[in-house]
This record gives sequence, structure tokens and C-alpha cells, in this order.
Amino acid sequence: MKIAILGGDGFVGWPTTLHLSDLGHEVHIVDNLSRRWIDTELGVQSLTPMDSIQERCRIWHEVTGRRIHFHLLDIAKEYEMLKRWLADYAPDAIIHFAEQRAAPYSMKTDRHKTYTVNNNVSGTHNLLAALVETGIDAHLVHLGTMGVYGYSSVGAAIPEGYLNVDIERLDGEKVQQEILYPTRPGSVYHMTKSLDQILFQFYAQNDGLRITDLHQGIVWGTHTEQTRRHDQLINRFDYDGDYGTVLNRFLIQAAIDYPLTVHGTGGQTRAFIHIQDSVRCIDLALQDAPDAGNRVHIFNQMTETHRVRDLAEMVAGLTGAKIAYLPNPRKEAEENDLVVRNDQFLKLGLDPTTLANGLLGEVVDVARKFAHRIDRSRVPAVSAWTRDLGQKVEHDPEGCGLRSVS
Ligand code: NAD
Ligand code: USQ
Repeated sequence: MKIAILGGDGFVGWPTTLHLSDLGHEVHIVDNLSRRWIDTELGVQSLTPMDSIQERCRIWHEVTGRRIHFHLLDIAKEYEMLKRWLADYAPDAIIHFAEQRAAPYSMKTDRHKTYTVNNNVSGTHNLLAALVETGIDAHLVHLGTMGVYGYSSVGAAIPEGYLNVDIERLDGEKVQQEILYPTRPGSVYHMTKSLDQILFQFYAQNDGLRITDLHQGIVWGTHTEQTRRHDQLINRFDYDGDYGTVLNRFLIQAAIDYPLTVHGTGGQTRAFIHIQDSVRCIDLALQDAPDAGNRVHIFNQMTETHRVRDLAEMVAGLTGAKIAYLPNPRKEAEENDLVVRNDQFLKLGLDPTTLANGLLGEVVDVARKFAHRIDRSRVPAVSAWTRDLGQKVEHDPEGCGLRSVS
């Protein structure tokens, strides 16, 4: 297959690119390298040293003889170029990672909020409109998020995208309808993924576009089978307060003797998936494309759920790290239960890599190896969801995370 990977320079996009190229697909990365600019804006860098995208592609060719093509293009701002690109390359499948994906970054200031909405919603809509206009019948696989559901399961398991509801008609009769599971996003970033869902629903129904939306949990880990093959194929690893996600952050914090930064009570339960499984799931989803006229395929792409404080205790047990319970900069439930259905991927053959598989230690080893690249002052998460919350937290110059100032 000819596959376009939008956002292929990113944390999930790069290992997916390598995986699909390794399987013999013709792979084209489309990326505007905005994440590299955001690193510069924030004054942070990936824990792991990342080469330029062109150099990464050159090394892959040297190691495997396979070519990965790179195209510099902003899918949110360069609509005409995107349309031309699609018409010229006519991919069989498109994997769409190209969005601003950090909730804390999306909540920093009004500028970050509008950037996130404009980038994510325009990018997704441009892509859909360009597919219709060019008549390219590519299978579009989008990386969405578990966060569109909110994180409360009201005692029932969260289904894969759709919910059957009974509606009472005017004559008192009950009719059943299948609706998108009601969204309850917890940040501007998560809200853009909820908006994406409506765009997909419309274009699948109106134009027969073939779309799969993967509602993914928090991705952890760093290496995949292909990134291990050469030092310069190493994956991005974010540890900072905006882009670092919770489990990877705890693992690097443990490696540099920094107290594990649990927000609030740590009673938040979230869904997780290892990077290797994320890549495998995308491959499985590619092989299970919907037909034109079908509703959007929605999969829950996660393998296990954990409470934040349990993860902190697990990492502390493994490494001897201390745990700091800090004021929460986010507006979110202090405690929640979360039960999630993921039957579709299991049926397609996914064999989950769980925390029990021993890969936590591998991340700590990577973090120890590159510990000299970590700026401790960038570890605290200081983006606050509201002004009030912002007043309760500030940087701790001693490097112990956040402290309460009220
Ligand atoms: P990332 O920030 O590492 O990568 C995103 C890539 O998209 C970057 O290379 C960036 O330069 C590019 N990009 C952004 N806007 C663009 C635009 N307008 N035009 C072209 N390129 C653009 O993010 P990631 O962690 O790899 O996440 C990829 C996708 O998966 C995101 O959509 C995210 O919402 C989703 N996701 C990620 C996680 C996670 O834990 N990392 C979990 C669930 C879902
Ligand atoms: N948290 C801590 N300490 C930290 C960092 C986070 O306690 O140092 C807590 C947060 O308050 C939150 C939970 O951990 O309750 C998860 O935070 P996170 O930053 O790991 O994840 P989140 O903001 O939800 O976003 C990440 C990705 C996003 C993806 C989402 C999947 O950045 O792209 O969509 O995970 S999900 O969470 O399932 O919606």
C-alpha cells in the first residue's frame, strides 16, 4: 500500500512509519515540524537525542534499504498544497497524527487555546474536504483519544464509540437509536478531538469517506522493534510538564531522583497502551477498513487502566523514588473509576504488552542513559486549567515539583 503518515515526525508517528515501511509499504511522511518549533518555544528538548527527519530517513535507508519520503507541509494552513499533494500521490491510506496533542499546552494561554483549535480542527477539516474534492478513496485512520468520553463510566463499561439509547416518541412509544457516546472533554485539546468526531461522522455519511477513529489511551514506553535497530532511529521522548505524559514522566523522574509528581490525590484512573502496541493497533486498523457508506469505525486503543497513585507506587517500588502529592493544576475529578471495552482489537489479534511485561525498567534505563539532557526546571507541570488553579501552584526552585502557595 501507499501510505501517507501525517505527523510522522512525532512520538507515535515515527515508530508507526518505521513499522509500516518494514512491512514493505511505500511510506510518505507529511509534517510541518511544528513540534520541533514548540520544543524551542518551551525551551525543552526530547530526553532522547532526535536527528532531523531527513537524517532519520537516511539512516533507515542505510539500515534496511527501504526509502521513507518526507514532505514539509502544514495541513491546517496550506490547503491548496495539501490538495495538490493528495492528487499527485494518491495514497491508499492516510494515518492522521498531525495535531497539537498536549492538554497542558492547550490550556496555557488564550493564544495556545486558539492555536490548538485552529490547528487541529482546520487540519482535520482540510483533509476531509481535500479527499472529497480530489476523489481519492483513501482509508483515513485518525488518532483520537479516550478523553473524548470523559473518564467516568457511571458504573458501566465505556463502549467503542457508540451508545444505544431509548428515545420516547411523542406517542409514548420507545425507539432505539445509536448515537456517538456523549463527549465530555476535559481540556481544549481533548475538545478538538470531540469536534473531529463530528467532522468524521458528517463526511462518512455525506460523501462516503472511509474513516477509522482510534480512541487511544496514554501511550508509554519509548522503543519499538524498529527504533531499536540503530541509535539514530531512536524515538522522541517528552518529559516536560506540558508534553510529558504521566507514566513516562514518573519513570524519568525516578531515574533522576526527582519526587514523582502526583497531581492531587492521584485517584484519577486513566487508560494506557505501550508504544509497541499502539503501532501494532494502527496496522490492524489499516487491515480492517470500512466500506464506503459505512459509519465511522471507532476502536478503543488501550490495553489496561490504572490509577495515577498506583502507578506512582509501582514506580517507587521498582526504583526507590519518593512520591510528592501536589496541588492539581488541572480541573478534573479527584477520583474516578474507568472500565473500557477494547474487544475489537483483541478480536483482530492484539496481544497486549502490559506493565507486568517488564518494560518499565527499559524506560528507566533509557532515562538514566540520557539523564544529562534533562533540565530539572522543566519537570514541573505549571499550566493551570483556570486562573484560580494557577494561583495555587508555582515552580519550586528547589526542583521538587509544585508546591501550594495558599
Ligand atoms: P507529537 O506531538 O509527538 O506528534 C505530532 C506530529 O504532528 C508532530 O511531528 C507535529 O510536527 C505534527 N503536526 C502538528 N500539526 C501539524 C500540521 N498542522 N501539519 C503538519 N504536521 C503537523 O504527538 P504524538 O504523541 O505522536 O501523538 C500523535 C497523535 O496521537 C495525536 O493526534 C494525539 O492526539 C494522538 N494521541 C497521542 C497519545 C500520546 O500519549 N502521545 C495518546 C492518545 C492519542
Ligand atoms: N498527572 C499527574 N502527574 C504528572 C502528569 C500528569 O498526576 O506529572 C495526571 C494528570 O493530572 C491526569 C493524568 O495524570 O489526571 C494523565 O495526564 P497525562 O498528561 O498523562 O495525559 P493527558 O493530559 O490526558 O494526555 C495524554 C496525551 C494526549 C492523549 C491522552 C489520552 O498527551 O495526546 O490524547 O493522553 S487519554 O488520557 O486517555 O485521554
